[in-house]
Amino acid sequence: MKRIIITGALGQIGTELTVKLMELYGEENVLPTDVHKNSDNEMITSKLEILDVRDFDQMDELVKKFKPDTILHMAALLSATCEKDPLLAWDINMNGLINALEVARIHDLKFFTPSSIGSFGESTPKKNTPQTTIQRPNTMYGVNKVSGELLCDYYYDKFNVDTRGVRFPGLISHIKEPGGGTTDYAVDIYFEAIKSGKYTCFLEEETYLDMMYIDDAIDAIIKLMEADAKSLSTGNAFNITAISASPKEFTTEIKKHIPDFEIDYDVDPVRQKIADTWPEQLDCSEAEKQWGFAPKYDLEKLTTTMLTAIKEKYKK
Ligand code: AKB
Repeated sequence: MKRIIITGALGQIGTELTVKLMELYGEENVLPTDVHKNSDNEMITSKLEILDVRDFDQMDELVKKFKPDTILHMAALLSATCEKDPLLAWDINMNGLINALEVARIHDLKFFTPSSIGSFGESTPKKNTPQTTIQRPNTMYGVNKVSGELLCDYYYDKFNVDTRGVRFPGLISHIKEPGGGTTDYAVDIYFEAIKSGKYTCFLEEETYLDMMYIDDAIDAIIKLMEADAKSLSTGNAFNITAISASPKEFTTEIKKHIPDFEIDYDVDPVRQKIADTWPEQLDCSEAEKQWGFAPKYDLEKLTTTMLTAIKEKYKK
C-alpha cells in the first residue's frame, strides 16, 4: 500500500485505522471519507471528503482525483442496527460494497473489507470454528457478511481484483465507541466501570464471544494488506480473534482493579438471540500460518489498558 482511500473513516475501526495509516504512509497519502464530518479528530476531519458509499459516481470521482493504489472499505452498519432496518442494512452494506469493488476493478486497486463472526450461524461449530465451515446466519448482518465474502471471492476469481479481508470478532477501543453492535457491551462495561462503578449488561453472563483490542485489529489489517500475495491461498475472510470471554469473565477481570465494581443483567432479547448464533472461539490457524497474525492483547492486558486510558480521559 502506498496511497490509500478509506470509507467509513470516522467509524469504530476507521478512526484509529486512519490515524495509524497517516503515521505510517504519510498524511498526504491517505484520503479519509465518511458520510458525515462529526468528529473532534482534526487530523481526520481536515482531510475528510464526504462520501455516501451508495453513490458510485461520487466514489469514482474521488478515486479519479486522489489516484490511490488501495481502497479500505470500512463503511457498514453493525448487527443490531441491521436488525432494526434490514432493507437499509442491505442498501448500505451491499450496495456500498459492490460500489467499492467496482472502483477497485476499474482502477486496479488493492481492496480490503471486514467480514465478521456475524457471518456464522446456529449450525456453525461454536468452538474452534474452522476457517471453512457451515455459514447459515439468520440475521440481516450475517446475510450481508456472507454475501460480501462471496462477492469478494468472485471479484478475485473473475476480475483478478486483489481482495483481502478478515472475520473480525467484537472490537474493543477507548477512543471511538462502537454503535449498534452485539458485542458493544465489552466496550460499555469499561466506560461504566470508571464512570459509575456499575454496569447493566444486555447479554447473559455466560455468553461467550470472540473479542479483540483495536490495536490488534489494526495491526491485522496492515499485516494482511502488506503480505506477499504468493503466501496467501485466499485473501478473503480469514478467521481472527484474540480473546474468548463472557460478561462474567470481563467482570472478574475488572474487579481486580475496581473491587467494588457491580454488574447486573437486563437482557436484550434481540441482541441475545444474535449472540447465541455466533461462535465462541474461532480457529485462527490459517491467518497465523499464511500472514503471521499474532495478537498481543489478552483479557488481562486489555483490561489494564482500557481502564487506564478511560480514567485518564475522565480526569481531563
Ligand atoms: C457487531 O457486534 O455487530 C460487530 C461484529 C462482531 O461484527 N462488533
